[in-house]
Amino acid sequence: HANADVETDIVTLTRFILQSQAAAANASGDFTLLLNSLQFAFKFIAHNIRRATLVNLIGLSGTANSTGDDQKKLDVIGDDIFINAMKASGKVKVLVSEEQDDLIVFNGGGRYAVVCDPIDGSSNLDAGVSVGTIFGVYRLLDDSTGSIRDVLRPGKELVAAGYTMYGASANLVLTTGNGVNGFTLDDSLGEFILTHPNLKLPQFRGIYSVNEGNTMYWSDAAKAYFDSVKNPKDGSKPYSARYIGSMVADVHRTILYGGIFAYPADKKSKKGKLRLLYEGFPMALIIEQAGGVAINDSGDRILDLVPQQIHERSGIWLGSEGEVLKAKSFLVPEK
Ligand code: P6P
Repeated sequence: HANADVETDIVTLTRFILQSQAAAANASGDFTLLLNSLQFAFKFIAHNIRRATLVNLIGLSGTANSTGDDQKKLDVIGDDIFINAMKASGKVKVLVSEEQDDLIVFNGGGRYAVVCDPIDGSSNLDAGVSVGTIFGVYRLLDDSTGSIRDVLRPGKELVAAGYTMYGASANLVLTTGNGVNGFTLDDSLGEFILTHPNLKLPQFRGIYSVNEGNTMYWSDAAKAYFDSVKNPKDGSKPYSARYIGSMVADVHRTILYGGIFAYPADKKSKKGKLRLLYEGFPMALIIEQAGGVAINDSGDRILDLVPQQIHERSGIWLGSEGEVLKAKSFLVPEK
């Protein structure tokens, strides 16, 4: 009949969460409400990023808005939106943001700690490059009243993690510990729709993603690995190079196409450049849940690391299992 092509049974993020939580034994509903507050933050940030390109909110444009105060940079707007949404949820006790030197402890009885980078890669915005919000969720420790102890924990204790990439459309990629699912924001509906169920990385893919401008700072092991994929000695095809310089965009491509993404620790950035708590951990959990691997330069599993301070950095190598294990054989030669 006429409307045969109209999908009338779409799975929104809200429905998806309700279904997954209904299956959870002792769900109180708090987690569902927290995830709904997170999705509101992503919708509102997406709205402002669309406006930013038009209204030039990106840099301190020098133009004053109606109240006369300077236009805020977008990463400050993103941070404000995120903090307000987590506070309003009433479910978050502790919040760590890339934009805040210290952790934030809210009054009230929330049982979750959230770590986030509200607009990762914001320096790329002026060039129209996709940026994103990266987030992770810990449940407070049982005896906790809300302190830094709730977030200086290994990434494997996260109960949820993901990112929202603000590209041609807003793409949310989420794990709550049972696989990875992708949702696309339908602006007219104002709903995230399930578009990429059960994402899985291919075991192998000849794509490497790294900032080659740092080559002279790399360890000999890192140099040897990248040389092996660029100038293969075994007659195999050289890998393709793909580097966007926005972690969310590089990781999103790695999940969809496979390959390896790396920001090695090097002589210039001894502990690497990327942050462990709200870049490394969420991306490592997503990658592992999608069948991939995420390690540091010593070959340790990223999710087993314990941060000593909330803005700690780490070298990161993540992506297709076969590709990361190949890189690991260079980083940690079999003893
Ligand atoms: P580089 C963006 O500034 C960022 O934090 C990540 O999103 C990205 O992966 C990395 O830094 C890019 O760093 O040194 O290659 O410009």
